[in-house]
Amino acid sequence: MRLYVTPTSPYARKVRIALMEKGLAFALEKVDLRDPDHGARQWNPLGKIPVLVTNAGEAFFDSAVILQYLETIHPQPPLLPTEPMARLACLRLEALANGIMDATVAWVQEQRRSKDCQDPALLQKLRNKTQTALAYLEEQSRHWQAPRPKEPLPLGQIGAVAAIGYVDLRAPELLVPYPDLQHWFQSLRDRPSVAQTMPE
Ligand SMILES: N[C@@H](CCC(=O)N[C@@H](CS)C(=O)NCC(=O)O)C(=O)O
Repeated sequence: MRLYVTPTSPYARKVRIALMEKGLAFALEKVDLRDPDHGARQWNPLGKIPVLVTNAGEAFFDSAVILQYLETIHPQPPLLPTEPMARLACLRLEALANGIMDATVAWVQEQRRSKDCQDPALLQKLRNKTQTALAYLEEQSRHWQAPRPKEPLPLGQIGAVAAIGYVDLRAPELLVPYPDLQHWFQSLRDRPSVAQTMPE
């Protein structure tokens, strides 16, 4: 399998952590999104990463679909519970993590525009979204138990690590009001799938 990524993409990191938690071998293809001919374009007409290309030459995107593909084709160890409501709760957490990524990526992009082109109301709205979502995660994280060494991290928490890692990279001050969430995040720092996918 090949996975097209950029070194800082939180969506790509989510998939990389999931692949490692499942113990699956894959090759990393790093792309430069500024290059109009970057390698992922031939597989994803939207030109976005991550894209997973299977050994049979089939491409899957976006990150949520890739995770469903992995869970379907490589069910062991499971990253999602089988009990329907627990499964939905896990997918809801993944959706929330994706929303944090969307808001923070958009905030970074808006910040990179020259000052006179920035939209302050949009910047504030995006920051508010990230903050309210982090407050929700802070509450949830109080109920998360650390997985035993041989147990995989559940998919929702994989999403949360990738999202918080991206906030920590781009706007670490937003994490300060959430000590329980930070404590949970720090407790996973040395886990191989987390340590080896730190944004470069
Ligand atoms: N919903 C998508 C989002 C993927 C995404 O936005 N990736 C960014 C990099 S972090 C990208 O490829 N941007 C390039 C573009 O939009 O053309 C997913 O979960 O995979």
